[in-house]
Amino acid sequence: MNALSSNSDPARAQARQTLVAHRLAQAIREGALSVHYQPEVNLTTQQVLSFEALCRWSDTELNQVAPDEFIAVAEAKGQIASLGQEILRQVLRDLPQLLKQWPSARVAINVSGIELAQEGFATQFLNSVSQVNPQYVTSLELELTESTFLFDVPTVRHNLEQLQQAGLTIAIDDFGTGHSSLARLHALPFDKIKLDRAFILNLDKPMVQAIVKAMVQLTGEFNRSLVMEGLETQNQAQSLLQLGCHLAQGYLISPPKKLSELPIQFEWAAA
Ligand code: G
Ligand code: MN
Repeated sequence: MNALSSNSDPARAQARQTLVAHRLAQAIREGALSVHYQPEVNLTTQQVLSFEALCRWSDTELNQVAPDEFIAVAEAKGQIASLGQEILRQVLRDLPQLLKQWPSARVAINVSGIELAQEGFATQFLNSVSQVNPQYVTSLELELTESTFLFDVPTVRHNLEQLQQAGLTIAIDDFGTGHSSLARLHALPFDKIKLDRAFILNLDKPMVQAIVKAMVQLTGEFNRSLVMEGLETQNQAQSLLQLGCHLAQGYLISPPKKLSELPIQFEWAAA
């Protein structure tokens, strides 16, 4: 799943983890992490719905460290909460500029199950937002990765309910590849499902088309939205629209970009 688990020598893997954790702590303290933004759009109306905030880290010693690796280290070494706070800080700093250009867009922040399982997470998150501007709650969204773990922890549900009630939207990320949470979808509050990239790679298969169609219907029936992740080609966009899925994110629209490098408008060939 990440660079560590593919390392066959346990001693070396552990040394690497210790080094990454050490450098990461420093990077968080010094504000050396950066946030990139990737839009999520309505392919039909061309409206930008949200920007996913994605953490990037380039270290002087370790060079570019993949998010998969440093997030896993942060989770293992108890650093995920401070990493999350740092991302939120940067997002709150960037929000005024984003909202000026896209007033109705939200910024989506990825949260770890570890953070969500922490009692008081929602309160602390909301406090941080209020300290900057209480109105920003309705411009934020949380993404959580599907896992059975999350669905069975009452604290997770309480935190999500509190955040949703305050005005945030809740998205379930990478849906469809984790544990079979379809049966437990009713147990969590959520507003949006993001279908894992794995689906788009097989969009030519009738079975996959049927699944996407079923997900469009399911989410529609409950007034939730459905977003396809990993949209890369014009052909995929056409297929998606035929299946009734109008919301998407992916390189076809834009890769994640620094705030200063976001264009005035996102251009992709008209659907
Ligand atoms: O797990 P999550 O969906 O939050 O992961 C987002 C990651 O997927 C980011 O690191 C981003 O760079 C990557 N990504 C975003 N869009 C695409 C895409 O169209 N194709 C591929 N291969 N990767 C993408
Ligand atoms: Mn995500």
